[in-house]
Amino acid sequence: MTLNRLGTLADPNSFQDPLDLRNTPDEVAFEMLYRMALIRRAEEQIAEMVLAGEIKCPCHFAIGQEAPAVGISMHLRATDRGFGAHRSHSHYLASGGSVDKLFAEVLGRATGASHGMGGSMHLFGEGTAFAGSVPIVAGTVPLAVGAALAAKLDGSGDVGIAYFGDGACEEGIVHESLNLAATMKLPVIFLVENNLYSSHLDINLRQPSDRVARFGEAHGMATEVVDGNDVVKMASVAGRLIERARAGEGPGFIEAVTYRWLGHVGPDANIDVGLRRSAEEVSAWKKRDPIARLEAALLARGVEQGDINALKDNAERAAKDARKKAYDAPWPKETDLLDFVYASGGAK
Ligand SMILES: Cc1ncc(C[n+]2csc(CCOP(=O)(O)OP(=O)(O)O)c2C)c(N)n1
Repeated sequence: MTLNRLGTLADPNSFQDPLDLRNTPDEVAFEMLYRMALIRRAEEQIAEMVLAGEIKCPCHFAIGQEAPAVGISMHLRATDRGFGAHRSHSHYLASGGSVDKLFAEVLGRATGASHGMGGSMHLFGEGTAFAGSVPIVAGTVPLAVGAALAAKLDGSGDVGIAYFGDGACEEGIVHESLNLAATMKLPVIFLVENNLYSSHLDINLRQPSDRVARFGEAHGMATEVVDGNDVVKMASVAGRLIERARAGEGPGFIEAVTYRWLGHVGPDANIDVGLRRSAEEVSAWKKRDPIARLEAALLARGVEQGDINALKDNAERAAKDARKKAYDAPWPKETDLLDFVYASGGAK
């Protein structure tokens, strides 16, 4: 049997054109550009801080793969529940998580998103659709299914979102979760960011096909494969599947094909670590830059370069200000270690 493969979608030399903005008003395109620029500028600053030895926790960067998180976030509301894994600065920021609290968190400060107790891999976007990051690979998937079951029982119309990677698809819990979600028609979106690598290993050396959408299809759910570096297509596919899910028509599975410019963990590009990730491959993927392609489309539509630059400068300023505030923020007290272990209050 021959399995479907991604084909040109996995080829960095394809899909480099400006995005199609015909159905996207300027203000929506600007919002998407701002959110992607904020993720990139924030991660660039965090990468500098890692290199300077200021940040002690492991940081996994999503530079190059900003579009899936931003596309889907355009359709989320604060009561939805998204769960990201180890590489989740993008999901947190795209959902509207505070950039100040992100910087405080990676520096271990009391004002951080998780009171400085979690670091880069344990973020919580209070008041946003980002319910938390869980760095146990595939751990996000059953949590999002559970949140979706709760939303269904409550009749809230909210959705659960599981962000996970192609590597996570190799964990059994993903398949149990897909089965349960499909059988119970739960309002959950499975968003796989297929960046073609798990740590340092190429998907072609790990799976019989590089196309992980086959798992969604096998469970009979609405499944889409999309250029994950095209924020407009991402938003459109996500919008369609989220609408169905909210209307009680069951789960959706999105395979967003993308690529991380940096290595598995830390600011190094991981060239020649593992198999096949070469300098040529990384530089080819940079031509498929999700930010540059949106910018090119805006320019083609007649938007001024100055307006785009101003927006990107604002994103950079927000990241730099956050960094500065985080340096000045207080450390947690020792007693805080026990304060956030148990939840109080509980269900009404
Ligand atoms: C259950 C479990 N096994 C292994 C690890 C170690 N680990 C952390 S990230 C990672 C690779 C995950 O790859 P993928 O899901 O494709 O996400 P990506 O890093 O590409 O974003 C592994 C094996 C872990 N955190 N949890």
